[in-house]
Amino acid sequence: MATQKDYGAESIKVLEGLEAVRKRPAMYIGSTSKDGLHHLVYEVLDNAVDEAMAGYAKEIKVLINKDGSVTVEDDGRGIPVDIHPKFKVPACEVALTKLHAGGKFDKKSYAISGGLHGVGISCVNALSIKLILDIKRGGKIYHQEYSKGIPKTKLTVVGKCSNKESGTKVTFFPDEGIFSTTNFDYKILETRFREVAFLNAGLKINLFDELKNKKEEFYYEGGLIEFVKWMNRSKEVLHKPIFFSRTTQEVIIDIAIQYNLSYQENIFGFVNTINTVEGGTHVSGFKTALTRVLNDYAKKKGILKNESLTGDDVREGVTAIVSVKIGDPQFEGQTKTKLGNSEVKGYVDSIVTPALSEFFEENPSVAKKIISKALDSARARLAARKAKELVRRKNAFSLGGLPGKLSDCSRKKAEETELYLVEGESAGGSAKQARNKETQAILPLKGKILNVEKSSPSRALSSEEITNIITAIGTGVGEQFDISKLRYNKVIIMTDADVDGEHIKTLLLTFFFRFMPQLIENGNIYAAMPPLFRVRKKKDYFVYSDDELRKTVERLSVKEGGVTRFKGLGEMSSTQLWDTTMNPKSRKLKKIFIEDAVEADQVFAMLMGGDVQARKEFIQENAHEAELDV
Ligand code: 28F
Repeated sequence: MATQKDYGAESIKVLEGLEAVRKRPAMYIGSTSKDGLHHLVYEVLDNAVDEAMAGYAKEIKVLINKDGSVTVEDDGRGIPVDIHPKFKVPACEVALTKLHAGGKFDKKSYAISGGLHGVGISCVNALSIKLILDIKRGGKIYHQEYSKGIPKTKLTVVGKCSNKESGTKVTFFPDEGIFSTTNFDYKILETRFREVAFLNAGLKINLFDELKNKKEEFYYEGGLIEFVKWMNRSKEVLHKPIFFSRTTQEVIIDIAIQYNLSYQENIFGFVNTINTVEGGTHVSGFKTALTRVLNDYAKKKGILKNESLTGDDVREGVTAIVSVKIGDPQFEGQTKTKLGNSEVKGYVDSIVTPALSEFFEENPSVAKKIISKALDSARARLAARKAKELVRRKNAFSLGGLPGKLSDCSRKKAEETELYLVEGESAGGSAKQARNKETQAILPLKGKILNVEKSSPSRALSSEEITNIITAIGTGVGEQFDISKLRYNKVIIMTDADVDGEHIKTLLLTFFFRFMPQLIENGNIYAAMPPLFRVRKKKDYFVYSDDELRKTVERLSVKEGGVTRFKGLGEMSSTQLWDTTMNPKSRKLKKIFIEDAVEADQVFAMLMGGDVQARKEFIQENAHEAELDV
C-alpha cells in the first residue's frame, strides 16, 4: 500500500538524519566537550522559551537531577500529540525524531516568531542514552521514552489532569559514549539562563540543582535595560540606560547602552539570542553608528570643530548590548560565534543612527556627558602618543641612561628601594642630604614647569621632568609598560602641603593613572605626608593637620608664637625632613589607590575642561586653604 510505503521511506530518512547527528555531533552542537554538553540544555530550553515568548508559558523550570540527568519543563500548551498526516505518528514524536523540524528563524516565517519549535530537540534526543517526554494536554498526561533518538515506547496516556493544566517536560541522560564529560555545571547554566532571561524581558526561568542543593530564579522585567545595569553593577555610571527597539522587514534590533566611568569597552552582540563572542557585522554596524552620531552631534553643537573622536574614544567606558534577530544568520570564525551576513551592518547602522541622534537631541545632558568622556579619551590618546615619541627620542639620545638629576640609591634590587619625587630643587637638596643613600633615590622636579597654567597631560608630558620620571622608574609607558623593569618598589610623591603642591600631585597622579595604571594597581605609588606645623615647647612636635594642631596646642598649653607653619618642604632642615617625612620608621605614607587617581584625573579634567562652575568652586575651596598660608 502506498501509505505504508511512504511511512517506511520517511522513517528511514528520519533515522538517517539522527544517525548523522550521532556520527558528527560537533557539527550540530559545536563540540562533545563541556560546551557541547551544556548546549543540549540550551536546545531544549530554547523550545520552552519560544513557547513562553509566544505568550503560552509563564514559567520554565530546569532541574539538575540527582541521577545526573537534566529536566526542562514548561507550562505552555504541550507539544501536539495528534497523528501527523505525513509521518503517521504523533506530532510530538516527529518533533523529537526529525532533524530540523521547522526552522525557528526561517526567513518567511520569522515575523510570526514563536510559532515554530523543535529545531534542536531532536539532536538532544539523538545524543541521549535515554530521553523521557511528558506532555500534559487536553486533560491527559502522555508519556514516551527514547534511546539514542529511537522511540523505545509508543506515546501513551498515563493519567489525567485538569483541563487547565498543560505543558511539556523533557528529561534527558546525555550519552557517555559521545561526551567527554556528562557532569552539568551549575555556574555555566546559571550564566546562560541569566543571559536568556535578560534577552527575553519578562521570561521566568527557575534553576534547581539537586546535587548541589542550589536554586535561583532568573526574571528581568526590564530586559536589556537591566542587562546593562547588571553589567555595570560594580561601576559608577554616567547616565540611565539608553534603550531602543526597532522592527523592520529584515531585522528586529534591540539595543541598550550605558556608559560608566571606567575605560573598558563592553559591547555584547547577540544574534537570535546567541551570544556572538567574536562580534560580527551587527556589532560593527553599531560601532560605526555610535562614532558617527557622537561626532555629528558634537560638531553640530560646536563642542568639536576640526578634530574628530575616534571609535576608540567613543567606546571608552561603554557598556552595550546589541541584540538582533534575522532570518538566515551565517556564523563564522574560530568558534562560529561571529556574524558574517554583510547586509546586517547596514541594517543596524541605518536604524541606530537616527534612533541615537533623536535620543541625543531629546537628552542633551546625557549627550554632553558622553561626549565629554570621549574628549577625555581623545586627550589621553594624544598625550600617550606624545609620551611614546618622547620615550623613543629619549632612548635614542641617552641610550637608556638615567636622568642626570636623579640621585640614585646604591642598592639595585627593586624590592629594597624607593624613589622620592620631590617638588622643588631646594627640597630636593634637603631630601638628598636626609635620605638613606642605600635605599632611597631622589628625583627633584621643577615645580614651576609642571605647574604651567592650563597644561594638559600632553603638555606636561613634553616636560623634561616627566621624561625623567619615566626613565627613572624604568618600566616604560602605555603598551610598552613592563613591570619586570620596575627599578623601585615604592615611588613616593613628596610635594609641599599647599595649593601648588596639591596641583603638582594631581598632575603626577593623573600621569600615573593614564600611563602607568599598573603601578597604582600594584600598590607602588605613594604620597609622602609632610607635617603642616611645628609646635615648640621644650622639644619639637610635628603636626599633620589643623585639627591636630589645635589639640596639640591645647594639650601643651603653648603660648602664642610657639605656633610655626611650614611653608614648604624646603623650610625643614634635612634632619627634620628625615624624621618627619622620610624615615621609614617614623614617616607617614599614603598609599595611592586607583580611586585616588581617578579623582585626580577628574579634578584635572575639570580644571582643563569647560565646567566653569565646578572649576570656580574648586578654586574657591582651595583658595580657602591658601589663605591660611598668609
Ligand atoms: C521542555 C521543552 O519543548 N515546549 C514546547 C510546544 C508547543 C507547541 C509546539 C512545542 C507541532 C509539532 C511542530 C502547541 N500547541 N519545552 C518544549 N511547547 N511545540 S515545544 O508545536 C510544535 C509543532 O511540531 C504547540 C499549538 N501549537 C504549538
